[in-house]
Amino acid sequence: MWKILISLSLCVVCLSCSKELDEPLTQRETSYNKAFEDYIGKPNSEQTWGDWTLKVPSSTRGLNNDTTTWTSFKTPNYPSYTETFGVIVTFGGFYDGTNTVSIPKGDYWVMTLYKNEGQYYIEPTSTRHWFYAHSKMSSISFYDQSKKKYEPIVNIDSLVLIESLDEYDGVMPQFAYYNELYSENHFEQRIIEHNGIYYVGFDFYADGFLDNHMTNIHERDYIYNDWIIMVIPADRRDQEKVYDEKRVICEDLSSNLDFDFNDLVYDVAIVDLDGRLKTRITIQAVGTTQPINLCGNEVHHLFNTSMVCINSGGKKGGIKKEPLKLYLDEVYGNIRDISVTVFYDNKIHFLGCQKGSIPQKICVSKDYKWNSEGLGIWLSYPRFKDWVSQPSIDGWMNNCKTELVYQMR
Ligand SMILES: [Ca+2]
Ligand SMILES: [Ca+2]
Repeated sequence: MWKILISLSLCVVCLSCSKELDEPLTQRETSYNKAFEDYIGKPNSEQTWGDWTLKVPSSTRGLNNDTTTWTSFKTPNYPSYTETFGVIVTFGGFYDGTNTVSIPKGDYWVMTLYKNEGQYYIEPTSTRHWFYAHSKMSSISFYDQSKKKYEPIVNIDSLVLIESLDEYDGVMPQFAYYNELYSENHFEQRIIEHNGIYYVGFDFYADGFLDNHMTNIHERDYIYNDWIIMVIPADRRDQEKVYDEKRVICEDLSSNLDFDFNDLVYDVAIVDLDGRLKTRITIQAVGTTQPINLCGNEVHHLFNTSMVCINSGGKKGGIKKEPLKLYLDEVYGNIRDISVTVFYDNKIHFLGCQKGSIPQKICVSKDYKWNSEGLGIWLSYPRFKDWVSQPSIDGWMNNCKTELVYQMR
């Protein structure tokens, strides 16, 4: 499958692609509308020409507790027992140096490796009050650069995915723990890298004084083993994850007025590609020999062909091509806004899908089979006409005369 990455700047978005209401119809548009009504009928005023919305996941950045999405990552490369034992021993030593290791930006699995049984005490009391350091360390957080704040990592005692962990920015460390004695985040930490895995050990902080210096507490010990976490690089699988996908079929306003709705057929998907949400457009067919533009790009040119029909059959010297993929940085929850234009009579026409108006674009399901060249859509889908006048009719696409639709193979 061919892939093309095009930037948003190339994408002419049809924010006002509806025809200006007060703009008179051209002769071409008038003829098109009349023929549509003659062959198919008058649309219902509530007809929206399909459900143009795509489900967009809220975010794939930062803490990801949705384990169903973890399948787009390979399982973690856990360190061996011997390795972790060595790390715990190393953290068990006194250390008052400064960190020289920082964790590169990327996706990481994070989980607790070890919590020390070391104790601290508070006095004076009739009996000294002892507590485990980690009992006063209620959570580990990471600094979420997009939110500009620390986000607690729930479930860190098992396994958690953090996507797009940012580097230490010189001000805010990547990780913190919450110190219950002082009710604030603390950062006393030491980072060790071993065999590509990062270990962050925290030293519970206590300053020797509490309650206006009336109560003493055992001071910190500069041993960074009160809570040790593992930060393991999370490698993505090569495949991209598709969240939702629909198909759009277009009629190009050319003068043959065949209403085969195959003049441009493209699929629009919300995908996760390399950790970023994108809109993926897959061009399936170009059933016209006239120029037609998708997001401002002439589609025959994208396929590197002359003005021939592509993947639509017919007797006009059409050709077969592998579908063509484009990726847009913009994430489209409403795919009406993706523009398709044609140029006739010295004028750019945006192919429209306005509610209640005669359409040149229709949104269908991903498994819709488009027509062979020159065959009206009502021939292959006998319930299409009913749907045009009665939008509540469901399933018109399921009633298909398969001998009339284009067969890719
Ligand atoms: Ca046509
Ligand atoms: Ca066609």
